[in-house]
Amino acid sequence: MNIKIRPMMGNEAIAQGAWEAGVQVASAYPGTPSTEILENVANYPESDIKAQWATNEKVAFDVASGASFAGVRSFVVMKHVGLNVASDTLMSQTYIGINGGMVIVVCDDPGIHSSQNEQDTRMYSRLAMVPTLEPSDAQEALDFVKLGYELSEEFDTPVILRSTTRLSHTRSLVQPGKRTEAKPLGFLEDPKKNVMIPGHSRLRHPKLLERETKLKAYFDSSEIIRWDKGSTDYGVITLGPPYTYVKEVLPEASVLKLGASYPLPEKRIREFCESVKQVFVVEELEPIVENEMRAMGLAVDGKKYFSRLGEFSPETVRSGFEDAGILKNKKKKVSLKINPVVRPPVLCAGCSHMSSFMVANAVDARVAGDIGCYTLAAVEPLSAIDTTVAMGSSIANAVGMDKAGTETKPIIATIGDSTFLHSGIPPLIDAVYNNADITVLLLDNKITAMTGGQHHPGTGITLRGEKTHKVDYESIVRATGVKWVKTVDSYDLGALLRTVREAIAFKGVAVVISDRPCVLDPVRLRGEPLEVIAESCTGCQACMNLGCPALSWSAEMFEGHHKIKITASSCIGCSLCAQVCPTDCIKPVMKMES
Ligand SMILES: Cc1ncc(C[n+]2csc(CCOP(=O)(O)OP(=O)(O)O)c2C)c(N)n1
Repeated sequence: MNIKIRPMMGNEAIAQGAWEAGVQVASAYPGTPSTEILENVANYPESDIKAQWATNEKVAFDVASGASFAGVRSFVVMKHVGLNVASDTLMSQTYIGINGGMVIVVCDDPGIHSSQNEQDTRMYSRLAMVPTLEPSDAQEALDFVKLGYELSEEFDTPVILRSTTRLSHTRSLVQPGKRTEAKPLGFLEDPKKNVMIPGHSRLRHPKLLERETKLKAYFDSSEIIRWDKGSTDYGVITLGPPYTYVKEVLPEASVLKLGASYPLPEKRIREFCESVKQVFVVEELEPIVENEMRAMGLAVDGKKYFSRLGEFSPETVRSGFEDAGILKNKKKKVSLKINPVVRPPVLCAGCSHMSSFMVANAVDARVAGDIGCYTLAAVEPLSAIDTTVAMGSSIANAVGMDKAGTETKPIIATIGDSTFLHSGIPPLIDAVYNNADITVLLLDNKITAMTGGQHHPGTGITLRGEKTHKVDYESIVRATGVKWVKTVDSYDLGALLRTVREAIAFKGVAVVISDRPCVLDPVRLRGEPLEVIAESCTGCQACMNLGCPALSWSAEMFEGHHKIKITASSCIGCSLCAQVCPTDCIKPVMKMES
């Protein structure tokens, strides 16, 4: 039976590739733009693939390593910053190599659509000496996952498949195929290969260098290094989605498309350079290919015309070639004369995080923030977060602020439930161990909201929707040595404020668990919407400090101030606005008697 060609999102195609390759164990921690890969893997039967969310990326990688030790093909997925977390494992796994094949999918985010930076994973490829495949469209994404397993097993190496937001989140036509069952090999008993102690690692390091030489020779004759012959006046070396922009902008150019970015196929690159008068490298983010070509002694232009910052597009590539004098007739930019309304991201109507940050403001705290939906409390109107670094940083940041001894305000760390389980527990242990005097606000909305609502060990439900053990935060917190911990309903503003005041007064580490499901949680309770009784509203704006998108200004004025109105279709009846209203003018919508 022929399986029909159909449009697939890059992430869907990557998942299909893993299934077709006979992967038996897949693990990931969510992170945009990679999240849908494991979600799609979970659509294949469990008898084919065991797929599971991990508590963080290092755990995900270690699970995949374990499966590879045990002799099956394993698959691990993360966003680019996730590889920072998993890099310790990567740096040893590259020495060990594999038993069952292993592919690590890492999704970069040029342009910082939804991340804290735009680091280039190709730097890690070099550091870890791990071959890295670079698909340009969804079909290649599928094919390269399968190729990744062949390379992994042929060259005894983990293989990175690098995607970017553009590839992960756009659709193109894909021909799906059938699954090939990879026969489980069983555990390979070889301590010299599997146990990384100095005496063994010293023997493995030369193997990496040999592997690099062999991989270079492989890529020098591989079909994934593709030469589209064209004009001999200039040639372009490119990879990933920018390949498609180059083909659109310069259809007549000679192009060397690198389907792999490490190790570089030096022989092919030299041949290509000899065939054209001038060579450009079009690569997003860092000048990695460009610099390595310079080190080969080749004349090349790249970042002089194509930025190190942000995501490329056909327009940016066109403009680079215009600056380089390759495209002579500057194409007039089409202006649609549309000025879209600026819509900054906001917390949802009724978001259970709002009250925690209202309270942080009320107690005038120094707030070490973390990463999640709640990071939006850093912007107006809440403006309640002073620092945000990386996942799990908040608690230790607060410890450092306390130890610095310069702070006169109470110090609060705010951390989401998924982030706490990801990397918040070691810093909490550290805080107790080092006798810090801080308050931790654990924002338990019972979901990984920021990345689209994935389950985690605190929800008690697995990736495949099965019930499992549900983490008890109070017990974990107490087990770290914290003596003061209380759980409060996030929608009870008064109780939350009183509890946080008590926590601040406690000398030592105090933890307040702010507890309420995310409003996007499918099992949420949607309360009756509220309305403003216009006659009583004085336009004092107290409710507007919540930043709730269900609240807006009405045309009606009181002493020069706009009164407030509530959009009933957005309001979920959390009542936080009613709780802060000094004139008690926010009430449940009056139902008409029928
Ligand atoms: C190392 C790393 N992995 C993944 C991400 C993507 N990411 C950002 S916040 C977040 C978790 C947010 O969940 P939670 O802490 O529960 O807060 P919520 O969004 O639910 O408020 C994730 C997975 C990231 N930024 N960094």
